[in-house]
Amino acid sequence: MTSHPLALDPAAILQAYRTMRTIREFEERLHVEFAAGDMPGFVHLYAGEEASAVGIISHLTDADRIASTHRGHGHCIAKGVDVMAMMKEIYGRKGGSCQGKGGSMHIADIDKGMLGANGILGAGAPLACGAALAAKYQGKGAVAINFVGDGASNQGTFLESLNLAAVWNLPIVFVVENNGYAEATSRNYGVAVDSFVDRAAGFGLPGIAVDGTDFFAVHEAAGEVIRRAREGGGPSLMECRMVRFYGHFEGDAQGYRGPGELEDIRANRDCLKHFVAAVTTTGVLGAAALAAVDAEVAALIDRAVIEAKAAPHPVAADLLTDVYVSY
Ligand SMILES: Cc1ncc(C[n+]2csc(CCOP(=O)(O)OP(=O)(O)O)c2C)c(N)n1
Ligand SMILES: [Mg+2]
Repeated sequence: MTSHPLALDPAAILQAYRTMRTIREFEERLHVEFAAGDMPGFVHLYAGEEASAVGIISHLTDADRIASTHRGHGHCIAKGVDVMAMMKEIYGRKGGSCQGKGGSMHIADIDKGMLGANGILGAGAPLACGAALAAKYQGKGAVAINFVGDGASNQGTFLESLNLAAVWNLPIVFVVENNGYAEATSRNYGVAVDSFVDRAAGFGLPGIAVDGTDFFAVHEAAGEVIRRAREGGGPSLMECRMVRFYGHFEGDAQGYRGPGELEDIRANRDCLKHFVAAVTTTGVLGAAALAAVDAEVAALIDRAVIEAKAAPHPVAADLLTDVYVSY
């Protein structure tokens, strides 16, 4: 069911590439900088999973809302959150999305429809149901998306939200980002059903599973379920089968991986490599256009790191400001 790259406008394809490349570069750089030791808190990297965030979120506007996970950088970047403010936030500096007081798992931007990364597994699902209920009442065709991991999809909050969305016929899409692991636990050990689509059926929702390393497959499937939600056709569930290139968190020794697994997924299941092969073999984009984007993105991330490291830390007098968002 993979859509052909020629079916999309070249400007949209280039933009999708830029966003995926920005996420990859952001995450690869965090991997290096985290090891250097001056980044506080926990960081969970989204590298390898970019086709899911970008394939889905490229169908959205700022009026559509998303609720993310602890692995939220990719969702934030795809939703248009400022990369400079994200980097400062992760470094715990003033000028960050939460003025340096939240860190990686609290990045949000309500104006962009990004309701937040979330350190509590399954907590995004009811938030997204609330956003979808508001959208339904407002009647302007907005939708909500809830991203959830394969492990977090076992949480009661997620399963209850599937039921609520179905009985209220909400304009929402639940996206299970199945990267095969919940921390060190294999998805096959922790989830009984073969496909998350079977779970959707149990709650009366249509479901679809896609190769989450294929941007074009994700984009096409997401287009369909998001259009249905906008038109009042109700909720659905999408499973994106994907891989994560790093450990669960930075510092994870990954002893639970099989021999050669990381080399294999880097070589054969890299969504960016697949994307580049698809657009260059069909002649939609040339290597020079892609290289220009790579250079532009590398410069942006470099600047973000330099500015974040140079930004001041919050001081004691800042302690009680920015604790709550004011609207
Ligand atoms: C309610 C709750 N229980 C446990 C945790 C600890 N925890 C953080 S991430 C994680 C695994 C999540 O796996 P998955 O949902 O598959 O997402 P992934 O990390 O693979 O993206 C666990 C158990 C938590 N943050 N919140
Ligand atoms: Mg997982």
